[in-house]
Amino acid sequence: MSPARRAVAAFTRLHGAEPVGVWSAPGRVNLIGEHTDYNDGFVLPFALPHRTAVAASPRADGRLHVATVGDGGTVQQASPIAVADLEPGAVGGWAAYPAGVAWALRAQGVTGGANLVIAGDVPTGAGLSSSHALECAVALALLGLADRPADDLPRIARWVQRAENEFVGAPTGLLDQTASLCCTEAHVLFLDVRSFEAEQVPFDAAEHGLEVLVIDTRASHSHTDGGYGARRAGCEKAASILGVPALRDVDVDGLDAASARLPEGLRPLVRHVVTENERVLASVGLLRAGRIAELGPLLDASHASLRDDYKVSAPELDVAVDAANAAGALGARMTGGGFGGSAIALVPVQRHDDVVRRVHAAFAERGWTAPRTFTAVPSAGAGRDR
Ligand code: GAF
Repeated sequence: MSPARRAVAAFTRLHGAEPVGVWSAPGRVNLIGEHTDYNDGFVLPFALPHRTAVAASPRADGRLHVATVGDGGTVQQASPIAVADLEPGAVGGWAAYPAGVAWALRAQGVTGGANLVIAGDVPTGAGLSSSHALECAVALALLGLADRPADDLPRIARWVQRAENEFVGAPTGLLDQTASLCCTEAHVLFLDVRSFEAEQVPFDAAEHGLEVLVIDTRASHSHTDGGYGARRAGCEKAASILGVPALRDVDVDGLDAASARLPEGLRPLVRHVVTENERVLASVGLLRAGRIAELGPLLDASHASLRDDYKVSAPELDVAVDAANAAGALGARMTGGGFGGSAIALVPVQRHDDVVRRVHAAFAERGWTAPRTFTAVPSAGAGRDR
């Protein structure tokens, strides 16, 4: 059953009436442009077909009742809380995500209570942005229930970011919310995070006999445990030493001179961000010219930079990337924040089985949990389902 139908069925069981509406939002993969978003740089994500749906109705008592429903129909309910009482720290665990969005929207005058029932099929803990799919769907649901327009997507992305940063406590950038809200079917989203200028770049790998294979390593990751925040703080420190607003302002031609002014520990971080921005621009150039098959070396270089300079890869990601390439992928890289999660590989369709087999074998040899793989097709962004 689709997440939307699952959410409606559970809502009706729990609340004795159909929801007023259903909103949903997708997970994402980032084709390239990693750890560039909070440096005011460039990203190139696309939305997954996997979505999180929220069935919702308003409540007159100003309280937020949130429940999730799993695949088998098991319902988990969070303790109800008055929207007026929401404060960072007041709600923990999974319920902090919807509650955080309600808290951030309260500051925008969206203060009503709601019954929310959530169902999704975005793999969790896989670096595919399940938390942002949830937050974006909740944001659209609460705005919809309040009869507020949801057309200014960049503003909504910033409210969701506030929920994530200040309520949940994950110091993440704007990549994931923006991808979930703004991506469109059959395109990658080329986003300049500083200006919020966005271009929908056509992306049809199948037309070139290719596919983007997602390899969920099942090595779990989290952005609240310090590694992500430490990288972000390092970038901000480097920008401040260099006297620029963000690392986006360091030109690739001036990289050596800039590095020479930095403590040694910060140099690799800066090198990653500056070269990764260049790789996004090069990738967009190739896609605009219809040269998808030539993306491979850029994906490989991005992975190497994230592994060796930014140091956010994990053994499972490195093995997935190496095995995919050894079996005929044109290039591969970790996607998302790292420390676990998923890799993507650009694979000629006729090599799909070889790549999947080789990756599975490499994991089995090491005694690791079998990875999950699927072909990702650029899909629609968030919206109202009914
Ligand atoms: C995570 C964050 F949520 C994003 O903002 C981004 O920084 C990404 O890691 C790395 O590119 O997904």
